[in-house]
Amino acid sequence: MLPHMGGWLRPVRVAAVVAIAAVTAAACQGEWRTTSTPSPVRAVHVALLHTGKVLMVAGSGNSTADFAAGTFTTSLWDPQTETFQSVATPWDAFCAGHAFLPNGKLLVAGGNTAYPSAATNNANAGSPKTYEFDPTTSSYVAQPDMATARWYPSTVELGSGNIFTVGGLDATGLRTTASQTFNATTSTWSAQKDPPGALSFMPLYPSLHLLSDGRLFYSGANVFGAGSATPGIWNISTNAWTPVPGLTDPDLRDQSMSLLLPPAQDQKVMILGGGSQDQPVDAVDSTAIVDLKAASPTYTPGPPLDTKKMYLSAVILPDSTVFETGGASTTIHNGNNPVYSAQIFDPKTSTWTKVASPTVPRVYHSSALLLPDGRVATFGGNPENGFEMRVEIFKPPYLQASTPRPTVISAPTEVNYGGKYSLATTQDTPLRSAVLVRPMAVTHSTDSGQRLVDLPFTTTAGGLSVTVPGSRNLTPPGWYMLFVVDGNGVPSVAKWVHLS
Ligand SMILES: [Cu+2]
Repeated sequence: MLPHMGGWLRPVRVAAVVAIAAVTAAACQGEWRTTSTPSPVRAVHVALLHTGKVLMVAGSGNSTADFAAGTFTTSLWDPQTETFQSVATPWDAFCAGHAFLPNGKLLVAGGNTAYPSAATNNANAGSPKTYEFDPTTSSYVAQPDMATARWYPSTVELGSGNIFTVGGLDATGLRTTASQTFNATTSTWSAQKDPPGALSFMPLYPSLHLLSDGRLFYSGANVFGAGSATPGIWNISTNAWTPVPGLTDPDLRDQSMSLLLPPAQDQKVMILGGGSQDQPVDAVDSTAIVDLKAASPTYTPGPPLDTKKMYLSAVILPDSTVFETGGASTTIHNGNNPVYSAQIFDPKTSTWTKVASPTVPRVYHSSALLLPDGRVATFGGNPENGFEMRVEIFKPPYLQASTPRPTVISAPTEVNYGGKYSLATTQDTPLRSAVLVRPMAVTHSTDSGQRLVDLPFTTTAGGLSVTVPGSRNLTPPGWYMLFVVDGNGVPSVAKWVHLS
């Protein structure tokens, strides 16, 4: 009996060990979960408010029927309860631009006034309307019109707290090159300005990143084709333009994404994937990185994505890595082939690590954003027909660690440039970093506000003493998520702080 038992037990024990190993491997890759309730609106635009809720804006949501009926929608999503609240939407915000103001309100500029017809040069036509979404009253408040109507404009907060906007299709469906700046103090628009000659062909949703010297970097990421516009650094005061050469696949950065790599102090921008929706040309897997602190900044190829992708999403995580997910291998006009893969880029090692794959397709009009608890939520997707309403949430590998999360017990809510502040924290291991992460406001793989800023710190008896950087261009004014990260790379839940 015993020899037989031994012979029988042995394989079982081996199988058990294998099973545990498999679970451990899966645990390191994070996990996905589709929420129980799909979105009630077409989430073309998503923005994380400092109340912790996510604004999901559709307007007419690329539905000509809803446009004809005057049905414009917005919903507020609570990621903790996974419930929705309907928001009255006074205009068609479909494909507007948006950026957070210093007071935490979201400026939404432009939108849609017509779907393609002969009267609008067979393109959508823009709207001059501007609204602020107020997170405390959950309502839109009308602001002065822009001088030019805009559909697919970019908007970016400057170090002053004012919001610069440029690009888009005007009231007749033609590209506008003019820019305007919204004054955050007086709530008025400046006079219009023309761009430098290098931007005379203005891309739609041009990805603009505010540099620490106050200039804007156009990364080459755009929507519906770059035309002759190539990457460069733009001084919007003098209109001086410094071209940035070296971008690979420059004509295939339609539906790509770019971002300021963490930490923002490094002043490096990465561009990921892309294609050409309307040519149509399928996706590329290439990435490129530029060090904008260099004397003559030049893009150099970065490590490629695991597969060819356009319409992808890239999200800065609190542990100073970048999560990339979703997208498609072809344009939606070429078969709409969603890609189910996700990976994490570590800027310190310049390497990608595969993580668990999403299950919901995310193509044109899809987005992803970081939640204050360190998870990432993904939204939307608009193939030729229909719209993806499911919300899927990724729990990164750092939330599968067996050690307890560090905690911010207390931190000031109001902080100032150059100020020194005490944080009370708990942690298993000495803290590795303290960071400010700007809440995302994203559409069409474009978010000019996304950034992570390192806070220099010294350890104290009960936590940390952190210093807020002095530069308004490095850390534009407004609400941020403050995270601390422990020695295992595990972040805390964020504490919201307001920087002015
Ligand atoms: Cu769109």
